Amino acid sequence: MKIVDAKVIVCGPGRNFVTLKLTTEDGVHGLGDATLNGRELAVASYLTDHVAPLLVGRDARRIEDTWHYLYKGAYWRGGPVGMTAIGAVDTALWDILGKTLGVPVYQLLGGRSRDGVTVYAHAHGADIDETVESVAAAVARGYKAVRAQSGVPGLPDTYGVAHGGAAYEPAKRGKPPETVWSSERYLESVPRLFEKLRRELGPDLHLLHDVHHRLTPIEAARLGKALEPHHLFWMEDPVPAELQEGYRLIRQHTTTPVAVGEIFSSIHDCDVLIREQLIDYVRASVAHAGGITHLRKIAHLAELHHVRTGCHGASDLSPVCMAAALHFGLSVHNFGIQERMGHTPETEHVFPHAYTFSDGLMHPGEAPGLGVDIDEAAAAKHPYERAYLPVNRKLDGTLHDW
Ligand code: GCO
Ligand code: MG
Repeated sequence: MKIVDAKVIVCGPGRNFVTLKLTTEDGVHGLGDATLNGRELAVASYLTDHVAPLLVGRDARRIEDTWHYLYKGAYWRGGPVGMTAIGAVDTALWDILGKTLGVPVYQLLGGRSRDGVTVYAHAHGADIDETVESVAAAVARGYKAVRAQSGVPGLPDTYGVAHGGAAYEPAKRGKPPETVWSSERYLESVPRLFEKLRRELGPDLHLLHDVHHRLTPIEAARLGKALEPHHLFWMEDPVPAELQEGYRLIRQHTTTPVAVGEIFSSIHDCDVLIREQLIDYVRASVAHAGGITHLRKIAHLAELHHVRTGCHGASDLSPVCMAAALHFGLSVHNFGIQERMGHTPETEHVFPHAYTFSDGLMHPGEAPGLGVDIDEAAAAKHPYERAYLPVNRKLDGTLHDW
């Protein structure tokens, strides 16, 4: 079953996406999400200029071999651009295999381990009261797990918080927006938010929070301790993960569970964190950590060390990635939770899909393969427009993690 075509589709239905479409000699096609927010065209070029010529003529059933051919064959291993490209190829090959055999991908991954995939929604507000309302609204929509982000008093813009009730979208057209940060003000307000959320919404709801890489290890340890009485499901990305030892310090001080890994590209990025049990959830995704094949290896390593999955599922991962994440999450034994930030109606229209949401759980559906497609005519109506993630500066103007 030879691959005869490898096409890269770049579109912007509400936000930018890069999609790889592989077609075999018998006319079956498979899709992979190759979107790297803010650096999309680098992956599109990597695929078109360097990977597509290698794929045409290869047997589409050799998923594992193709992964190593692209990873080891490049000589330059790892990194977000290369690993996102490999992930897209891998995802498209699993899609093709499922369609060829007439089964949903999760059946190829060992079958279902649960009834559905627990997802968490995003909730945010300009202040604590608005955020509590937004979390309650997510609960009313059926969610059993909600991530809460609130505006920080005295700061004009905060990560994860949109103005005027709009959905939050991190990338903006034009030059990167500049936001302002104060760890002191943030650390003062977050415990008050979760104190109120627990008080008003009760003990059962899973509450999550994303620190977005902004604290030092000792500040993160302080936050984790302050949040302990409110029993968070997780505290995400408390510090940047390049220095993994930083997580050891956090662990020594707090029992608040820790999640990290949305920017990880491979198993080597989380090896120490998992083996030393410095984290509780690994957030690597199908799109950015080498596809279904590689993410399964990360999950299997994590299973040995009591670490569960919690895949990144922001709006900049396309419905193709969401579908793949759901097949993965339904089947993998040590699943923890899946993020669901949601997509714009334009995106939903461009990517018709079989996955569904009901009562806090998502299901990938029973369509063969991934159960997601791209309407190329609809995609063509939404051209790519360059957009950037923000940058973040401290009150004195120093560039900080955003
Ligand atoms: C999350 C993330 C996102 C990222 C975005 C970057 O937890 O969902 O932190 O909001 O910032 O995906 O591209
Ligand atoms: Mg995050």
